Amino acid sequence: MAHHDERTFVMAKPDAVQRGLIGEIIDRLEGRGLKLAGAKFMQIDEDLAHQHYAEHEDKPFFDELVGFITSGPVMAMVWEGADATQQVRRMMGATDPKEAQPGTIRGDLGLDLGQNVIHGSDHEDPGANEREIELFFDEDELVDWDRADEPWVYEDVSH
Ligand code: IDP
Ligand code: MG
Repeated sequence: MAHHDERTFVMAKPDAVQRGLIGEIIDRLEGRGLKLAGAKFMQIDEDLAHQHYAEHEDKPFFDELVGFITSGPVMAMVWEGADATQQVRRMMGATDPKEAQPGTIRGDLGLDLGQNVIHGSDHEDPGANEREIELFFDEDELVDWDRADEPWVYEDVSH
């Protein structure tokens, strides 16, 4: 099962929480066949926001970004599956919801670059998924389990 166990960090951002979209986001990822490995409903503080978005520290929108991500609770999650990092990014759509394709989470549920519903680790940044998971979760907060339908999702998992 080694090639089905890639983990990625996903977050329903404060706008998604306020708009009642946590369930819809989970529904899409769960329906795809990805497996939930951890979840934490939490408030991000200034320090964690700075660490999480360190790569954007010098961007003009950094203060706005930190202000937004700390403005209300988020649902932080770890999802697991084959090629999970890139597949979640494809499901999220482009960073600007106005550019995101219909059918993607941002393309269906958002209209504003600064309030784009979901975060997912960047698959083009090697190690970003592991780094972000570690920032938000202790190892003992992640659950190792088999989904009953895995043989019906992956053809090489035996029934
Ligand atoms: P990503 O979330 O698709 O990985 P990043 O480029 O990593 O996009 O940017 C992080 C977040 O910062 C975006 O999700 C978006 O909410 C916000 N952001 C990116 N560019 C801008 C901008 O030009 N103005 C305001 N906010 C931005
Ligand atoms: Mg990013």
